[in-house]
Amino acid sequence: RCERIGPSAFVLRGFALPWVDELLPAISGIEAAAPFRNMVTPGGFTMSVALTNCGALGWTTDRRGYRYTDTDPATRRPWPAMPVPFARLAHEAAAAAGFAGFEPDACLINRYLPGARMSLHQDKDERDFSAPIVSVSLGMPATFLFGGHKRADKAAKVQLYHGDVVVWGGEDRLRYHGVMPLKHVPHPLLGSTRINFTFRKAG
Ligand code: MD3
Ligand code: FE
Repeated sequence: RCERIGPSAFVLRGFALPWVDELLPAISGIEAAAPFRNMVTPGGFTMSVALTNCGALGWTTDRRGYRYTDTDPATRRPWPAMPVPFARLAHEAAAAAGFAGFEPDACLINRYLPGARMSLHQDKDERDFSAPIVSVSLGMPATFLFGGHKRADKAAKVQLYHGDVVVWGGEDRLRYHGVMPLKHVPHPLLGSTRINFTFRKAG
């Protein structure tokens, strides 16, 4: 099932469900090597979402700005490698939405606890905006905000559930987006947590 939410943005409901048994132990392995942490934005705010990364490049923020790095600033070691099922899932989801040949070099993993949110922003730290972004939601549901090309544009709300995959490309790639404060609706597998991973071509 493929729902179109923009000219080049697609929700693939439940697309990741057959992969969950492989994804969860892989996330545990990544977390053991590169723990989730709440990073500080250039404006001095600590993010309510905790994050880690896998793949050749990882997204980070601190008082100096946003950027991709090849090492984890917390451990000064390379980010954990992208697990094979992660890369396969991203490739297959992109292809299902019409973006053949997607080979991400970065996977940002966000962890939301109840009340965590992500304010409206654009993803523009990547070098090449022609590649899509693929996002996978696991655990508690979230209300995703899908805005326009200006921060003030009215945002549509899209509910994202465990196993949903979203693919954003083309003219939707630079749209403002965010996540409403997470409601506490414990999930049978992940408890009081939502995990979102976004695959990107960053370098
Ligand atoms: C639409 N994460 O990490 S994923 C992010 O649920 C981020 O954790 C949210 O926004 C989350 O940057 C939303 C969906 C997403 C990711 C990138 C996009 C939507 C996007 C880029 C352009 C347009
Ligand atoms: Fe984003």
